[in-house]
Amino acid sequence: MSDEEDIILADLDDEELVQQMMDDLYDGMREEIEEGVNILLERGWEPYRILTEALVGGMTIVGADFRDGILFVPEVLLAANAMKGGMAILKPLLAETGARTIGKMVIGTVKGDIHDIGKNLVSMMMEGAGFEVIDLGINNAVEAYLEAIAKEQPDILGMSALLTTTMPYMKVVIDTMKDQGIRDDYIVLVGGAPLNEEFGRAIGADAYCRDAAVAVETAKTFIARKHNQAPA
Ligand code: B12
Repeated sequence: MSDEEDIILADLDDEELVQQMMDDLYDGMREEIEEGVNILLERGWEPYRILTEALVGGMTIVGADFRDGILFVPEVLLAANAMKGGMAILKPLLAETGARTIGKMVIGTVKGDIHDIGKNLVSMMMEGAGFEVIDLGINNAVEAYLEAIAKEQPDILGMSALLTTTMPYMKVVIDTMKDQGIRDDYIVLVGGAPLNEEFGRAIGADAYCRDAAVAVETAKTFIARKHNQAPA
């Protein structure tokens, strides 16, 4: 059909391979993405570098073309599926770098929202950094969050939203926690492409994190602060 079939990924140099992986992600080619990830690992690339440069980099291009009406939902779903294939290989490797459990997080995408790639990435990176993560998946109503935090007693509650129509729901969750007098028992972190720091502050979250790496750093900072404040 196209020249694509003739390309041998292993013959490409690193830069060409990453470029090709971005194209393959765009075309939703899961097997090629998995192969590319494995080749980069064999070449000694750090899992985190593969994740950010090849996979997240590729998804950024998909996002721009989706926004501009060049790609549509079915194609984006295929790209997301390819990305998940790559992430599945990297997940155990990222987790390996973590030592003992340094804290516990409950995380989920809010009600009405089914985007989960960013949330999954945050989960993976948090696990990699040594946190225990309870992932509630997508489309979580306030009851689901409350039930999970009551049961799991995490240090951190994380909420994700990718739609401007679903992000206000985070405030519903935080306000309900306030009403029940449990808001300050948890560190609340929020994230997702349409959010910003101001929004995080306005809804009463402890912090907005622009990406998974910032989420890990922020979580560690808050956990350290919590431990310093804890009665001896
Ligand atoms: C992939 C995708 C989809 C896939 C989702 C597949 C999946 N399993 O997730 C599918 C095709 C299903 C989809 C559907 C829709 N989508 Co969509 N989608 C995207 C796209 C292209 C990429 C999102 C993504 O995965 N990014 C990659 C990840 C790694 O980035 P991230 O999610 O931002 O996460 C990072 C940070 O934000 C942060 N983070 C995220 N969550 C959290 C949580 C915590 C606690 C913390 C600390 C940090 C954090 O860390 C992450 C890692 O670094 C975006 C475009 C974009 N620019 O975001 C549109 C986008 C979000 N979608 C959009 C739309 C409109 C829709 C639909 C309504 C389309 C439709 N007409 O049906 C539906 C909505 C369905 C629903 N009810 O949720 C719009 C939203 C516009 C708006 N103003 O709200 C966007 C912005 C595209 C656009 N420009 O038009 N979509």
